[in-house]
Amino acid sequence: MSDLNKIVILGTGGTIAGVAGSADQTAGYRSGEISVAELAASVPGIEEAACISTEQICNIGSEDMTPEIWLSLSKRVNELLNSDEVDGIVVTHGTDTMEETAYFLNLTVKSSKPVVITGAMLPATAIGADGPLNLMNAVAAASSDKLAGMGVMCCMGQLLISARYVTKTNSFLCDAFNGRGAGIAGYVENRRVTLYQRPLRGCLSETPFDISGIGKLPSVEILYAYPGMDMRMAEYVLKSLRPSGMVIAGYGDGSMPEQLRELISRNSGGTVFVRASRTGDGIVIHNGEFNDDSFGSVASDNLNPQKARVLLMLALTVTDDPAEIRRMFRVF
Ligand code: DAS
Repeated sequence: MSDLNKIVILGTGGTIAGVAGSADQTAGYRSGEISVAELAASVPGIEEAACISTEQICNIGSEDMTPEIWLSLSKRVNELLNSDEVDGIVVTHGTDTMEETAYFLNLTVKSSKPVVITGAMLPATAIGADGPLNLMNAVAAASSDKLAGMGVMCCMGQLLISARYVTKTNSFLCDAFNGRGAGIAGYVENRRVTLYQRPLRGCLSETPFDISGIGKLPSVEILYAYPGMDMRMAEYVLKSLRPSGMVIAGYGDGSMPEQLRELISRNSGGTVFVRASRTGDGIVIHNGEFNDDSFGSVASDNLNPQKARVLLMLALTVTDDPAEIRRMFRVF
């Protein structure tokens, strides 16, 4: 009987499963061409790291990822981790929207067993493809009891970064992921995990989000602020789409043009607003440059716009009270 940990690799597609026309082609390839079973089989020695099984959730470029797939993926992760026959999960995923899926899982998986998400910046056919080592390291991390209770981790380029903080900050370099001001959780080297910090924000069973009975998440749109923005676009979103929530990717500390503030104050019926920052780092503080109390808005703390959207979508499954949502943005 093997004493190796039993790890299930759930494949969703991405560049890690991508195929290009030649070994030196690193752009313009097709994502999601190789099955997760083939990916696992292509990693030399992976069978020494863990007892592996694979499942294909989907096989797409992550630019086509959807909240519906987030839901089915998280439900499958919870189902697998409820079994004594599974010790950890690895998710292979495209890098473009990896940070959103990682954070969604961080908030909805209800097990303390390791869940590690990984991908690649180079297609599987490329010279020096980064996918195989990323996958090996992700399996090694998911097999480590050091990750128990740490929430979902992203493993890219030998880094371990908490799902709440990880973000893609380069469009094509292999060294494209980091935790910004929150830093990294640790490293994986020679299949060994070295950790330097634990996430302080709530995740897993500490959150009130139970998606087991949810088929569709509340609609939340993101509006990017820029000089001279046409208010008719914002007006259309608010009046015609009538989203349950809206994230403003504002300037600096989450500020926005006066015209937009006026439009929102006239049309905020039923939509909860979160002020985030298009800077991608730092924090947007409550009642900082903007009186959130009087406006009824929520400051995103250090969540970037795309992650603030994930938390707001889940928050709206349990409440539409801005004060309670503010608490969630301080805690999760
Ligand atoms: N192919 C893109 C994606 O699926 C990029 C990648 O995976 O690196 O997100």
